[in-house]
Amino acid sequence: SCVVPALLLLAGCGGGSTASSGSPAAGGIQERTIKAGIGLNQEHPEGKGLKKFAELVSQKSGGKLKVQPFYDAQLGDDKKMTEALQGGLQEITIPSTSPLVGMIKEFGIFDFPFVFQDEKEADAVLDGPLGQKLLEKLPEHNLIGLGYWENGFRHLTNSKHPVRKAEDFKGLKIRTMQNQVHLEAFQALGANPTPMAFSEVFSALESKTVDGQENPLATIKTSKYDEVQRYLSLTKHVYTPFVFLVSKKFWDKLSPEEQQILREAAVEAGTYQREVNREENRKALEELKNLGMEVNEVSDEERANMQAIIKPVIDKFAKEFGEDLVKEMYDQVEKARQ
Ligand code: KDG
Repeated sequence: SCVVPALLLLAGCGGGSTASSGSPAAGGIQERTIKAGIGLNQEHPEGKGLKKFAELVSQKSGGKLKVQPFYDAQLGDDKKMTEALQGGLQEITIPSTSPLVGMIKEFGIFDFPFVFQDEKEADAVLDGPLGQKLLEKLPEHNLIGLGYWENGFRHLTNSKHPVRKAEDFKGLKIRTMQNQVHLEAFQALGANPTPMAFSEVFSALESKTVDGQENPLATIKTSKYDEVQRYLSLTKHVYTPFVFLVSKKFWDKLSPEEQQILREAAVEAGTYQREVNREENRKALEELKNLGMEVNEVSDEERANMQAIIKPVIDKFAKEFGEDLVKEMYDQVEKARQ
């Protein structure tokens, strides 16, 4: 076995010991099966990231820690899986921050539309002190946050007409995430939003229970929404992070070595996931056009107009989530933009 002070772990446990039996790298590591569930499918960059995470954990633990991935909401939707983590019934999930806002209201600042202009700005805020501060709110909810992955910039699809300006939202029945900011922002635009778990979206679009939905291009592509939606409007109205969650009940049972392995693997797989996500979001636009979707741009002027219409909603939620926190976010975006 291999017992070393935490600092030495960074350099690799067992580097100097020649006499130990078994794999030195497996010191302090037990055989464990770790259930990790997500809402998206295997083809989606989140699915690819989860697969990478499982490989890294296996490598780093000498095969002792086995991550068993469940895709496509097989274990339930984001909210249900997060609750299963809190109860110690599931070990890992990687939800959008948005459906967690009922539980951890401060995450709602990431639901404010038109905050980030590009992924670089989002990375700066999420990987910086503000992102960290929000992760530190998780333990009191029986969750551990190991960092942020990327869902990305969301765009609108619908079956009725192209959306080029704010008035085009009028009367559109749009599925939103289960999130109060999204709900009220779409109401302010005159749409008729219906909050719904992700796992129900395809059939709601197919049966025309709703006219449209909004998600990043890689999701629109991998979830085959092109089969049930004609118009794709490049609204880029909000950026959604994924947050990498571990059950605290499970985490507290792990040795420091095991915790370190999961921490490192979540960060390394996250770097990979963000790269794949950006690449696939870029490619998806051409692919969706080729699949027959009618794509329209939305001008900066129109996006600014939408932002102005939504402003009272944002001001209200800024008070609720903490004006200091919101200011900190805008300050960090400003810094990243320079
Ligand atoms: O695994 C994450 C998905 O379940 C979900 O969060 C995707 O952005 C999403 C949505 O629209 O619900």
